[in-house]
Amino acid sequence: MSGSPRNFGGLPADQTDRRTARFLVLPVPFEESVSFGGGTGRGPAAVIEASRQVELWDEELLAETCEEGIHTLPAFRPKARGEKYLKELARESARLIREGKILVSLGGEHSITPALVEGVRTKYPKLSVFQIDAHADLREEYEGREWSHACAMKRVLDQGCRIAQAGIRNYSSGEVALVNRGRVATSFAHETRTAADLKKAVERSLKHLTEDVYVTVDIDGLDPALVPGTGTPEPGGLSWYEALEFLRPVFARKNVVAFDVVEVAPLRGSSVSQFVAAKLAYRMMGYASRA
Ligand SMILES: [Mn+2]
Repeated sequence: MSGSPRNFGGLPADQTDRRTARFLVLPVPFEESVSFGGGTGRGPAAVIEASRQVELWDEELLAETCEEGIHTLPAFRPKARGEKYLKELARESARLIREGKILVSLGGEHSITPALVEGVRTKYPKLSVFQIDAHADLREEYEGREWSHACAMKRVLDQGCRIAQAGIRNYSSGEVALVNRGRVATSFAHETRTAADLKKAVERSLKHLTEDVYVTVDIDGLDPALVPGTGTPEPGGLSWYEALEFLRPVFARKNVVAFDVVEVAPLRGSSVSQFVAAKLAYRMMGYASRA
């Protein structure tokens, strides 16, 4: 396996042809507004490295999703920094979505999501966003920056998108007025502990979303016991299977046109976090293929 090509999945040339691939993987190693633990800039490379160890036969879907074709792009590294980087990312996302493929972005900090959504909206103006995250990310600004990772979903909301969020267990007093109001439907992690409650939350999310959906998975939405390598870990997250309970029907019943997995910050001596992220990205590609 270690000798396999250095692309997502470690795939041979016939499964990575850009013209025929169903999925475009965009590594976005953006890390500039990190508030606690660093390392998300190394996330995309670590996830791609780990993806080469993910079994290509999907044990839930009983298929080799890689047969749909997965093309890994070079990491997005314009010279610009901060807000200017994000503006260029929005333009790149708008260009890539025109290729008619499902855009799969690997972060990087969560600040990249509003830029990616902005680009995707140029083709899908009625786009809504499904978010898995520990944090509501609805702050107006954080540490003086409007484009901070802690404001990612407020910037998405500012674009006029509806948002359904799951796994949430951290938000501030300033966000109270936005959580579970208007265009935001919030499922708190502590309220989806039983199968029945989880099912209710899933249905509510689906009802709230429009037909065209962008999915953003902040890896800290999962339990930190499963994904310790993330910048701002928070106890009590979704289990692997709970996350899939949310994601499976979103892909099955909506038109998911792009998704991202962000905030992976690889730890020294442990590859579990990036492996979980890689397997989750591959599983979501599988859900998209089946839809
Ligand atoms: Mn987040």
